[in-house]
Amino acid sequence: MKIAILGGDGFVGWPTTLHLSDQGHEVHIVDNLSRRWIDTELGVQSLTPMDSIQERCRIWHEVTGRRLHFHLLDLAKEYERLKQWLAEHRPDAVIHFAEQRAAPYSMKTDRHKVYSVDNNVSATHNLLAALVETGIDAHLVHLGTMGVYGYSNVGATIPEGYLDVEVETTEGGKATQEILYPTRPGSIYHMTKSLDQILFQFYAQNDGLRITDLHQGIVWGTHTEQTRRHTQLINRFDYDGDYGTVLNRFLIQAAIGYPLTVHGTGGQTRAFIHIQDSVRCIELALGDPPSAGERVRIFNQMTETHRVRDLAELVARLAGAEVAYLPNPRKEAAENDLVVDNAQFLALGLRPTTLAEGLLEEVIDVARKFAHRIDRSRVPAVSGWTKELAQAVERDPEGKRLRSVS
Ligand code: NAD
Ligand code: USQ
Repeated sequence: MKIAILGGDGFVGWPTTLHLSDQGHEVHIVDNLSRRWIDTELGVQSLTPMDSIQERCRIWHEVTGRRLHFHLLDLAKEYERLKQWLAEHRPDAVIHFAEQRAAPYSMKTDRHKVYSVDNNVSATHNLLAALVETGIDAHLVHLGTMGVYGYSNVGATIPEGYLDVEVETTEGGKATQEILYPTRPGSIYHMTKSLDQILFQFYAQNDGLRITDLHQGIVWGTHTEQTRRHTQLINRFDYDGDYGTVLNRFLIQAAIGYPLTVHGTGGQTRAFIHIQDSVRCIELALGDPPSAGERVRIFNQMTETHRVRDLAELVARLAGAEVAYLPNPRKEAAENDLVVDNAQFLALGLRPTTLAEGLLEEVIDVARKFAHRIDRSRVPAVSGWTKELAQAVERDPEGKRLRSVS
């Protein structure tokens, strides 16, 4: 297949690119490298040293003989170029990772809110409009998030995207309807993914676009089978307070002797998936496309759920680290339960890689190797969901103590 990977220079996009190229697909990366610019804006860098995208592609060719094609293009701002690119390359499948994906970054200031909405919603809508206009019948696989469902304690399993509801008709009878599971996003970033869902629903129903939306949990780990093949194929690894995600952050914190930064009581339960399973799920979804006219196919792309404080305690035991319970910069439920249906991927053959597989140590080893690249002052999460929360985090004496750990 000819596959376009939009956002193929990112944390999940790069290992997906290598995985699909390794299987013999013709892979084209389309990326505006905005994530690298955001590193510059924030004054942080990936824990792991990343080469330029062109150099990464050259090394992959040297190691495997396979070619990767890189195209510098902004999906959100360059609609005409995107349309021309699609018309010229006519991919069989398009995998869409190209969005601003950090919740804390999206909540930093009004400018970051505006950027995240403009970038994510325009990128997705430009892509959909361009697919219709060029008449390309590519299977669109989008990376969405578990966070669109919200984290309320309803006491029921979260289904794969849709919910059957019974409504009272005007005649006083009962009618059943299938609806998108009601969204309850917890950040501007998660809200953009909720908006994406409506765009997909419209274009599938109006234009017969074939769309799969993967509601992914928090991705952890760093290596996949392909990124291990050469030091210069290494994946990016975010550890800072905006882009670092919880489990990967705890693992690097443990590696450098930094107290594990639990927000609030750590009673938040979240869904997780290892990076190796993430790329495998994308492969499985690609092999099972919906037909034109079908509703958007939604998969819950996660393998296990964990409470944040349990993860902290697990990592602390494993690496002998201290756990710090900090004021939460986010507005979110202090405690929640989470039960998620992921039957579709299991039925397609996914064999989950769980926390128990020994891969936690692998991340700690990578973090120890590159510990000299970590700026400890960028570890705390300081983007507040409201001005008051941001001020509270700033004032907190425990947080101050942590910020000065050196
Ligand atoms: P990332 O930030 O590392 O990668 C995103 C890539 O998209 C970057 O290379 C960036 O330069 C590019 N990009 C952003 N806007 C663009 C635009 N307008 N035009 C062209 N390129 C653009 O993110 P990631 O962690 O690899 O996540 C990829 C996708 O998966 C995201 O959409 C994210 O919402 C979703 N996701 C990620 C996780 C996770 O834990 N990392 C979990 C669930 C879902
Ligand atoms: N948390 C801590 N300590 C930290 C960092 C986070 O306790 O040092 C807590 C947060 O308060 C939150 C939970 O851990 O309750 C998860 O935070 P996170 O930053 O790991 O994940 P999140 O902001 O939800 O975003 C990440 C990705 C995003 C993806 C999402 C999947 O950045 O792209 O969509 O995970 S999900 O969470 O399933 O919606």
